Amino acid sequence: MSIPFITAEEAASYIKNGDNVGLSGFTASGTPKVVTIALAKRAKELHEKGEPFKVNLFTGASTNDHVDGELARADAIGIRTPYQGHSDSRKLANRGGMHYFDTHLSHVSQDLRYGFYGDIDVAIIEVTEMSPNGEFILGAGLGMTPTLAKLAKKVIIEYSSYYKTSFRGFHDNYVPLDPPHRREIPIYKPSDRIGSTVVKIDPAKIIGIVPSNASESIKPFAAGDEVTARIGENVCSFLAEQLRTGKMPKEFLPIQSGVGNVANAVLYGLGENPEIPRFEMYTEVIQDAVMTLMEEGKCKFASTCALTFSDDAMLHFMDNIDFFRDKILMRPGEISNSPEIVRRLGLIAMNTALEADIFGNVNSTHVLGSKMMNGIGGSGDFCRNAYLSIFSCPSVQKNGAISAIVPMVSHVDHSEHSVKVLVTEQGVADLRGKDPRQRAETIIENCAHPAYRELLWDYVKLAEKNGGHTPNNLYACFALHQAFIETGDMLKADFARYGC
Ligand code: 0RQ
Repeated sequence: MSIPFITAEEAASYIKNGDNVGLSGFTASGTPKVVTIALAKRAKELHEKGEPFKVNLFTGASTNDHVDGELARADAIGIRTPYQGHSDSRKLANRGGMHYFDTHLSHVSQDLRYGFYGDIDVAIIEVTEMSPNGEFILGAGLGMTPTLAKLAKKVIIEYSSYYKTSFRGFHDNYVPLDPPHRREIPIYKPSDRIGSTVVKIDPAKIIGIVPSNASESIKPFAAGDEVTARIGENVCSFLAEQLRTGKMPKEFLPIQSGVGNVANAVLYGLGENPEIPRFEMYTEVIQDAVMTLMEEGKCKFASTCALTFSDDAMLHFMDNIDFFRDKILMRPGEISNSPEIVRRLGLIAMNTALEADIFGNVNSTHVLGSKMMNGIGGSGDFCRNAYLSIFSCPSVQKNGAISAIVPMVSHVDHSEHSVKVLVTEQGVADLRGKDPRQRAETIIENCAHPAYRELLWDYVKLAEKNGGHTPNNLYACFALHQAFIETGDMLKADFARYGC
């Protein structure tokens, strides 16, 4: 059966209002890049004629401007899950213009297979190589592609000619059986290969092939500042101390690292610290820093869901692809983030907080309890199940007007039961084995910015009057947030209002 080449506009014309659309990829990497732009254009044209047009969008993780940006600006998204990070889709979610539900990345493929969200009407899948019998080599990110390839009623292929070198052999496509037939996922070390290098798609359900030569359009990270560098140093000194004191096996453990400026600084810090041995990664994304660490010999191997390299770094990767062939494996998100594997391998999980409270609860997603930033991403998959779960962030934001350490987080993503270590540029709070009062003391003294310590102690003193296991005052616990809303400065919080 021969599959026709079609234009992006033709492909988009097959997608109907209200369709559930699944996209390949994870972050910008491996995500479709041309059909979604045509889809946004179609939505705008239909809206101008007064016709409704929105699709429900299921992706591996965040995407890029060609998906979330274009479709959000066209007001063409009905339901959106599991993660977004684009300023335009963030705005759309925060004004209630799309139904965004923020969920664990490892859950979505199986939730789709369980039928929780209905059928996948159309999947748009970026590939880099294809054969007439329906075998495809994916690109720089997997996400949910193996599941989408099985479930989708119709498939549109975006055939990318951007990659000048073959990605064959970098992928490990695997779909677990669903309950009650699920068995263990047989990964016992980060480099274990368990699946197929190709994804099979029934040619009968492929609508057509759309050529593309677009890059991932990922910008390099801004150079780290003094604060992020200090956070990196603090994490690394802490890990070195764990090794010295035998709290971590001397062979060290695989690393998971989230995305963002802080995560990048931590990785560079690991590279520079001579006490940290050469390590492996079992993670969901690898960024530019990991490629450098591999070339320096510090990172031996990385299992990931995507190569989230900036465009320049991707060119460097392609020029040197043979060096990386035995050092990188890309897996679907439900395997890269599998709680079972995270627990078995004993990962050191390092993710980022927007704010943490004095008892160790972490908010990674909501500014002032209401405004969605990005989403939980994989942080919950890793945090709950890791050998050691570390959250880091700068102690203050917006020139000191916001303290990242607050009496009570305004939204909970990761609870005190799972968060083991908090790190800011001020220092490290090791929460293991500590009761709530001890946690409050170590977090205020080691992680809060000095300008906020007295205020946080004022809260503890006020809350102590109520007694209880976890000292809290439900009237005053959001006084810092309230002060920011009223005056633009958390430092103006005044516990005297509450009788302190
Ligand atoms: O605002 O952009 O206006 O300057 O938040 O903050 O310090 O630059 O940190 O880029 O590392 O992102 C948690 C958002 C951190 C990210 C988060 C404001 C701050 C700044 C960004 P500006 P930084 P980063 C991987 C796994 C999701 C969970 C996760 C994230 C902007 O890491 O989305 O780790 N994580 N998932 O000023 C108000 C506060 C604030 C605040 C920071 N308390 N109140 N604004 N900001 N703290 C993802 C995947 O799974 C793919």
